[in-house]
Amino acid sequence: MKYKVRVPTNIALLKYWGKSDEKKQWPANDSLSMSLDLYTETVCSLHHFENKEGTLYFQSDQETGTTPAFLHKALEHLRFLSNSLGFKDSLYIQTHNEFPAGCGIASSASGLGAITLAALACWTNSSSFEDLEKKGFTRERISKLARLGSGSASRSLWGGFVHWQRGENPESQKCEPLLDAEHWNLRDCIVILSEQEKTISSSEGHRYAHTSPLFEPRLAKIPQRLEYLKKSIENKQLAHMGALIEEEALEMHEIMASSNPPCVYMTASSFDFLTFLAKTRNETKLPMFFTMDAGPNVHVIYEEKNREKVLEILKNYQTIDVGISSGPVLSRESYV
Ligand code: 2P0
Repeated sequence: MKYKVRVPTNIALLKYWGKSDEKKQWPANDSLSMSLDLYTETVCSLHHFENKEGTLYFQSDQETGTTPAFLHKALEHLRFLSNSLGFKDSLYIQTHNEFPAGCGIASSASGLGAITLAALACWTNSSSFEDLEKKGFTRERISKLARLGSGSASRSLWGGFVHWQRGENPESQKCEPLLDAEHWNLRDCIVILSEQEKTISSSEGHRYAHTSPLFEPRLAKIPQRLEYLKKSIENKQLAHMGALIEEEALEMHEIMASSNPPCVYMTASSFDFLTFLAKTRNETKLPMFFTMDAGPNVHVIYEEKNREKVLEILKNYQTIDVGISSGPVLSRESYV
């Protein structure tokens, strides 16, 4: 049997940047994301080789953005899952991103989420989330396990809007779906300004965040920003949400740039594009707002009804335009 999963990437509207406990993957603050219609597909089966019990066989599609750094992280995570959960069967795993290599879209959220889900489905012989739950793996538990591979992966276990709650201690943190994909016809047009891999990984960047003088003041602002953001999503107030996510993205990049050592992910092209977007928005009055990841590319968030107009405005850029994902899917198939 083979177990096939598709897990969405997500874009944070309220950012996870900085950890209180790296080993336990305890973030310094809550974050809130939107799952995107862009997936990693992972296929997993049991691999029977004599005298190789416990070994993991891993194959990835080099053409779709799986970097050596990702492979290392994925293998380490699989070994951790196998050792901590006591699953001894060897696995054969094939994974690929359904987005092109070097397109500037981080693969760690969908990639680590997909590997976690596929491995658990395979080890427990589960063909659905219901099956997994019967075997003790609720979606919440799978999300927690995915988090130990990569923090942002924990949010990719659901579609729509997802809130990662920091909690009072590392053990009480959890992800919770807020509203599903159908709630609001938002879209994300990702503007690819650079295809270069970043020189400082996100995991490293998280480590330096607290050295920024802007870090503590930001933490104090998070609870209120989170409440406002949740309300703007619930009430589908794009202008309100837009102001919050732009402030949030710029603040994260200011913290990155003012940490020691500095992590400068924005480039001159990012600034040029943000200037272009502000000017065009001013002229056209079209509600479209930006957010950014740990990289130079820009996500333009807008409502489906304005799709044609927004795409016309962005036609001179390389873009990937996607809607909101309904969440991961899982299936079991026979090899023959
Ligand atoms: C986020 N990012 O909330 C933020 C915004 C990037 C910018 O989570 O060390 O790859 O694996 O937990 O999840 C990227 O960090 O870091 C990230 P690890 P991760 O989406």
